Amino acid sequence: MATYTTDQRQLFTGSTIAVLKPATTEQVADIVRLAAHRGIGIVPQGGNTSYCGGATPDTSGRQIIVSLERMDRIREVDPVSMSISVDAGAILKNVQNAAANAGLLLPLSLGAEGSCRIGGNIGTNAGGLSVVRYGMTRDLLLGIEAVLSDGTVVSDMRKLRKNNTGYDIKQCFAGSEGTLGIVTGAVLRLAPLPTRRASAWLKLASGAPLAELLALVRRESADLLTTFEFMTARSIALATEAMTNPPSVRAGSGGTVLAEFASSSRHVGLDELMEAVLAEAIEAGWIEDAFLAQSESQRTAMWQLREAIPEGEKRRNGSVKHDISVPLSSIQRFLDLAASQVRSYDADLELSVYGHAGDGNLHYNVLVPPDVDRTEFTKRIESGLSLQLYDTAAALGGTFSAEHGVGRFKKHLLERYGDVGRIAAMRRIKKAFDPAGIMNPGAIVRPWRKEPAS
Ligand code: FAD
Ligand code: 2HG
Ligand code: ZN
Repeated sequence: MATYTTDQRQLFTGSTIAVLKPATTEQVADIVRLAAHRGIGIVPQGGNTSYCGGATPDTSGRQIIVSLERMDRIREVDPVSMSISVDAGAILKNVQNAAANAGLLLPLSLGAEGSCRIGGNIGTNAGGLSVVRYGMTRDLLLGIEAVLSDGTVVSDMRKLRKNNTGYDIKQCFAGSEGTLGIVTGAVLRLAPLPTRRASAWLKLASGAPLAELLALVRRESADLLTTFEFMTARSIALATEAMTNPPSVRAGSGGTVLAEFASSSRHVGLDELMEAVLAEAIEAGWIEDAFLAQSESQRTAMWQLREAIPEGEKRRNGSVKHDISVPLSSIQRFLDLAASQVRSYDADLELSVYGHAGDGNLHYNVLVPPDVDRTEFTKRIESGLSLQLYDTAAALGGTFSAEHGVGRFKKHLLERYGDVGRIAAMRRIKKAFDPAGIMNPGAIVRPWRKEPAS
């Protein structure tokens, strides 16, 4: 059971009575009823690729894991309504492929797409590489099927774009990390499948203003920008080490942006558009140079490099992750302040900084030196430097978790940075959905803690 009881980064191992693998929604409901009757905690699990320990049971030995991996059917693709209905255990890549076979795009794309599952994507409200155009998982959610903590089935697998008939229950599950119920099915919004793409590697000039560059690229791309990913030279080097056939690209002195325009129309000249935008950015002195992918294989190589960064960090000895986001207007300020905080904390630390700059989301990761104990190092950084970095993000109106969730690892951060009223509201939602506290106990909020007086 080790693969189910340990999180993907191997930071924490829990224990479980059993791993249950239901094949139908009715079986999920039966399991939940039985667990409720016995007072046993339930940890829903999809691909177990998440970052905050939300899919890992605690060490009490009083929890079961419900893996959705056998519930992996594509139920229906509706090309006219532009929607896809799936079981919650469907692997993201398979859902993307089913949509593509119908000439449509499921606009959710992340490095773990070959193993993460739709229920997990909803559970974490996953972001990824095309949020700048299409939004987070919650923005794709049209309908849901879920089992509540007493076995009641919410059956709302509708394809409607508009449905103002009271509380939006499906949205409660987005980002709920298994604490409110088990998602068993979902209807997701699709988009026209891009048939043309222009992908460019922008070598940034030192001190290039990221937000202004993004604004230029966005404005001049006629809203066709799908990706705006930032990478520093160190992150690129790590990714390169993890690839068998890395592309021979270099970072600019201010880092790199991988930008992509995509369109389903045959009438838009994307390359010309990209070239014109890049010329403007060069003219403004924001980029030193740019490289436009000339073939699908060049494009794929640039994407593979971006997606290989987490693996590159892992190979080296891992990293202490900071999935921060700040308002776009403060992204440069965060980078400057954080760099000086790191320097004064310990000038020898090495960073891997990259991320979804188009969304104001940076993975500001501190590399674990190759020869030190990863757990000890992580503890030291997380109790010192991490809090300084999060304080900086918070002071700029940002957050300590942009897309990876709270899970078990970041609960103390929610308590430190979360608005008192917001946490109180979360506890009330938790109590209403799960009065006996059996749904993923120990994740996100400590529900029974007394609310502080306001
Ligand atoms: P799991 O890890 O199994 O579960 C995640 C949470 O959801 C848990 O709390 C679990 O209890 C809950 N859950 C799972 N299934 C259900 C269900 N059916 N009903 C209710 N709750 C459920 N994330 C991003 O946002 N953006 C990225 O760019 C990104 N890139 C990644 C790259 C790599 C290489 C890796 C390893 C991970 C990356 N991730 C990224 C993180 C991860 O892939 C996402 O969080 C993903 O959405 C998790 O899906 P999963 O199926 O693995 O969920
Ligand atoms: C990504 O953007 C993921 O590649 C992983 O969200 C981030 O490992 C990380 O820090
Ligand atoms: Zn990410």
